[in-house]
Amino acid sequence: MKFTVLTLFPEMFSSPLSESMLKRAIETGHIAVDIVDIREYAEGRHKQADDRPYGGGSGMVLMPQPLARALESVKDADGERTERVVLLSPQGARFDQAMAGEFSRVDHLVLVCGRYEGVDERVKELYIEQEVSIGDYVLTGGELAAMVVLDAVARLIPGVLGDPESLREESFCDDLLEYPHYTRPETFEGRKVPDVLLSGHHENIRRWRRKESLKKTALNRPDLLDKKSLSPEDRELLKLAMKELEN
Ligand code: 4FV
Repeated sequence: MKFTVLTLFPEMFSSPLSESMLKRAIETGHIAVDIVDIREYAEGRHKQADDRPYGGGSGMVLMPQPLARALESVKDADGERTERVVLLSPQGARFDQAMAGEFSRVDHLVLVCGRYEGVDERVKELYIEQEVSIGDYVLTGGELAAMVVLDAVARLIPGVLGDPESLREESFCDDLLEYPHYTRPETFEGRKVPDVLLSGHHENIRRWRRKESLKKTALNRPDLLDKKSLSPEDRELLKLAMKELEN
């Protein structure tokens, strides 16, 4: 899968792409990442890429021409491969695991990083297929949001994560939060690992983990439970979980 990132601060991507999962995914060829400096497509001695807003007001706006030229240069000419051009902005649809899954099935994901007050609206009209927000807060730039999307999508590419099994049981894979995890030592600060996890009884362990997922979700993200249709077993385990919360 190919990622192309358009930014005025290409250096911000050097370290995240040179560590851990993303580094390995690039080395193994599972993903390719191009970081494109928008300013290289700006004209004039000063290579101006932003200008004052029409209608007045504070701040600057990313100019349409440099961004349009940069987008023209990265878009697949042959149209053979599926491509999605995304602008990271607070005005976008909320990024989530389902959207990460959707993006991981595209051949070429183009991520445009806004800066300042944002990009000229005509760029959105002419080139941007989807605006995406990572959350209701304002960043100084879209770069960190692009990195979040890159990481969340790349790890879903088959072969990128060592053990694809781990994808099956993680948070949001079933619209539930993940169950608690434990590792050695068996007792830490006087606190023991739950006996069921030491029992080797796989069915009891499965039910305990499902109950704990339902409990954590009821506590921290009841909105997820509201929109989820629960199986008879889930309803039974949720009742148990709520009873445990009462005690
Ligand atoms: C953002 C977000 C975000 C807004 C002004 C960049 C900044 C500046 N992007 N999810 N939240 N972007 O705050 O994606 O242009």
